Amino acid sequence: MTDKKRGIHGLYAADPLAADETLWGRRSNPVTRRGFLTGSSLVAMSTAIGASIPFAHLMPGGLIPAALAQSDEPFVITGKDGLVVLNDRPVNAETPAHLLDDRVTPASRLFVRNNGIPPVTGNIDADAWELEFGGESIAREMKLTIADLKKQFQHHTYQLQLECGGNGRSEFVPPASGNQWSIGAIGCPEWTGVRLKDVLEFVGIKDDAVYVAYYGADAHASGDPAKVPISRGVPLSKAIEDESLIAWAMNGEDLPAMNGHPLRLVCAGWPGSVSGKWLKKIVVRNQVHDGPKMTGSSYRVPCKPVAPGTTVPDEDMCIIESMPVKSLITFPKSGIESADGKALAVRGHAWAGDHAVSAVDVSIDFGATWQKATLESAANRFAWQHWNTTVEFPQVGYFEVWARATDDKGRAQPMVLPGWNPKGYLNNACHRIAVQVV
Ligand SMILES: Nc1nc2c(c(=O)[nH]1)N[C@H]1C(S)=C(S)[C@@H](COP(=O)(O)O)O[C@H]1N2
Ligand SMILES: [Mo]
Repeated sequence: MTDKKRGIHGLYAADPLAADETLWGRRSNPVTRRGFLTGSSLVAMSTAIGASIPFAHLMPGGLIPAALAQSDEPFVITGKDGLVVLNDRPVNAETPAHLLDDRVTPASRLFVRNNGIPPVTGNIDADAWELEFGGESIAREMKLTIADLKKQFQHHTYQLQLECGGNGRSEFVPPASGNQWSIGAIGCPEWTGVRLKDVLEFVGIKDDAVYVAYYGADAHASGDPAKVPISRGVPLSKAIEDESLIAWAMNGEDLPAMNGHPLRLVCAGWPGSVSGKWLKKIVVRNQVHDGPKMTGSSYRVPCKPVAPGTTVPDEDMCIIESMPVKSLITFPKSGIESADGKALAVRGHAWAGDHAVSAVDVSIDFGATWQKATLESAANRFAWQHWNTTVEFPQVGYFEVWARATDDKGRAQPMVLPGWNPKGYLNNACHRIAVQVV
């Protein structure tokens, strides 16, 4: 528990010990979670924050102020700018919310999630890179080079969201093993490539085809050449969406090495793990694909809700499909000071997997009241939607801005953690930032 990292949006210290040790224990004036509920420790909490908390009476017991719950120290990796490295073997890095402010995510700010050891593709002749087609439901086994793909099929460019299924994992209690993503395993760059469906139509698939999966050129972390780190896929219906791409470019340039250069799949709106990087082979299957990280509890959640900490048998775990509705506040940066009496502009993005976002609401009083933000429509299906609004604070003190998106089925982000699951997937709790009005 003591090594559990607290994420940026970390709403609750569900484990008092964790809160004490990771947040308050370092401070000269430690406050216990239980103590948050009493008046005297509200004073202590205000002291730690450095301001009074005008809406303290609305603040849920046990809430760790966002001003203290975050950690976004920059760390440099080649080609990336300001990402926070969670793991360096293999490299996994996420983007702090305020660095995701661009409408189209720059390559330098797209998170990196590696399950194995990436291939070295910097100096290769990308046009000669071969993509192989196989699987029991492929009509003809064949290989196409990137040059063939570029020559034979129509090119398409879409802005597509990519979010790791484990984004937000750091908040779950009891904790789930894996990279402790806070909120930054999401991005929405523009991708260019050919439609997977056009290529599958050319190669030919059999009538019994139900699933389309990938193999990449990365090596298993053990170094065993017989093993692959990850091989996942999607049902045929998802594979043949117009926006499911075999892509060679991001924002008009070659893919960054860490994001799959020279070729990758992008099947947006589903866990990022279906979007295979360093794409070497596509298999068309007559059954649900059974490659590494498709089975067991990988990228699966309990088919029915379970109590936190439950051991769930594999047969009761269901494959994650569309990601849930979610939003980010990308401006201002959490922790800013705002002048008393001055309206504060707030903005960000919202997305909802296979669905559209229908509303974004913002609260400055810990969710007691909400105001509607202006919401733009998406550049295309599966692109995140931009929202913005202005908030006015009634007096000086410590405030939090919370954002809550609702999808076109009326499903809103929860203000508390959503259903616990053994691997810590799909945390779409509201994002929040700290603001000191002075
Ligand atoms: N070959 C390969 N493809 C992969 C992975 C991987 O480790 N190897 N990771 C997957 C996971 S879990 C995610 S979330 C996305 C991350 O894409 P990114 O690193 O470009 O952000 O790639 C997916 N594709
Ligand atoms: Mo992922």
